Amino acid sequence: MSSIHSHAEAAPLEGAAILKTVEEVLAATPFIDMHTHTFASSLGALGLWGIDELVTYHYCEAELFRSSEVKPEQYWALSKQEKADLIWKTLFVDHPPVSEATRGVVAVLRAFGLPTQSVDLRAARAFFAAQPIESHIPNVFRLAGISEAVMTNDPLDPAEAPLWKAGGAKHPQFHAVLRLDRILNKWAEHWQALAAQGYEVDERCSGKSTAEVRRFLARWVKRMDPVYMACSLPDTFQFPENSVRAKLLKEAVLPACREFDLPMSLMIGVRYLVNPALRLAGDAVGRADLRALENILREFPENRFLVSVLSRENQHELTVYARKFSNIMLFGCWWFLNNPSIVEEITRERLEMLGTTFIPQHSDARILEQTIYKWRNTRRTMAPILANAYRLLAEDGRPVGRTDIEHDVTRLFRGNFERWTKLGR
Ligand code: RAT
Ligand code: ZN
Repeated sequence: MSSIHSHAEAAPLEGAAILKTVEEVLAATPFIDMHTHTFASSLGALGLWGIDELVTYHYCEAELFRSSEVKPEQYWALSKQEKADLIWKTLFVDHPPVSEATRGVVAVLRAFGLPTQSVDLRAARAFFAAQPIESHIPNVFRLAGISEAVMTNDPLDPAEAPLWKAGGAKHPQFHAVLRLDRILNKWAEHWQALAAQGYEVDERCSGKSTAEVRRFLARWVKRMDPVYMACSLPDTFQFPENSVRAKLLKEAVLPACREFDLPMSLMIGVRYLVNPALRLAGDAVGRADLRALENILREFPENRFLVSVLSRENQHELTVYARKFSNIMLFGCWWFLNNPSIVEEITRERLEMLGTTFIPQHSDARILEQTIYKWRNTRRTMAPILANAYRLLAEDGRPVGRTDIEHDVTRLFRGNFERWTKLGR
C-alpha cells in the first residue's frame, strides 16, 4: 500500500474541508511559470515592470479602443505615460474595470497596498520608482506564489541577441526558451540575418540551409541553455506540407530538439495582425486543423512536445490527442482563453480526460507584476474544480487526504513540467 493511500485512509477529508484544504495547498505550493515574457534583470531593459507598463499591456490597449474615440495612430504618437494616463482614465476611472485584464491591474495595486480608485497614477508611479529591481523580482515572485519563471528568448531579436553574446542571463529564478517564430514563420524576412552571421543559408532554404540552421540552433542552445524550443503558429498551420516551415521543422528544429533532449513547444491558432493598426493588440484567433499536430505526434515519437492551442473550439480534440500520444504535454489556457469562464471549462475537461497529466496554466505575463494577478486568478479558479473532482471521488468510494492533494497540485504545477524538461533531471 502506498504512503499516499494510507494517509488518505488515516485522514479522509469531507465536505467543506476538501475545498479549504485544496485552497491551502494551492496557496502553499510554489508553481513553475512555464511560459512568460518576463526577463531576468541581467537582460536589462527587455524586462517590463511597473504601473505604466501594466496599464498599457496590449490586452488593455485593445479594450481602450472600444471605450474611447482615440484613433490608434493618435494613441501610438503619445508618450508611455500619456498612454497610461489615457487608459487609466478611460478604463479605470470613467467605468468600473470589470474585464479580466483591467481587474488584474486593480489586483496588482491592491497586492502592494496602493490605492485602486485614484483619479491618477501618481501614487503608483512613486511606489514603483522606489523599487530596486533586484529585490522587487523576488518580492513579486513571492506574491505570485511562483518559484521560477520561464522566459521567451529570441535569438534574432536585435535588442536581445547582443545581451546573450555578452554573457547571457544566468539567473536561478529564470529559465531561457529558444523562440523560433522569426525562423519558422518569417524565413523570407530573416534568412539574411543568419547569412550575415556566416551561416550558408538561402531564401529557398535549399542546399546546406537546414544543416546550417541546425548549426545555428546548436550555437544558441549552448549560449542560452534553454529548457525548451518554442514557436507560435497560425490557425492555417499544416504538416506535412511543401513549405520552408515544414522543411525546417522536420530537418533542423526537431532533430536539434532530439540531439539536445529538449521539448518543442507549439502554440497553434493565431491569426496574426487581423488589425495591423493595433500592433501587438492586433492578433486574433482561428480554429486550427489539428490533423497537422496529429501527423507530427505520430511521425516524431522520439520528440517531446508542449502544446497549447488558442481556439476554444480546438480544446476538446486536443485533449483527445493527449490520450492517444504520450509525447504531448498540454499546457495552459492561452491569451484569449485565460478568462475564468473558459479556464474552468477547459480545465474540467482536461482533468476528466487526462487525470493530472497536463500543465493547467502558465501566466504569459509580459509585465513582471502580472504574475501576481494571473496566478491568483488561476488558484481561485482551480480550487473549486479540484475540490469538485475530490468530492466526486469520495462519493464514489475513494476519499482523499491532504497528502493526495499536495501530490496532485505539485504534479500539475511543477512535476509535469520538470519531468518534461531538464529541470527534473
Ligand atoms: O499573450 C500574449 O501576450 C501574446 O501576445 C503572445 O505573446 C503569445 O503569448 C505568444 O507567446 O506568442
Ligand atoms: Zn506568450
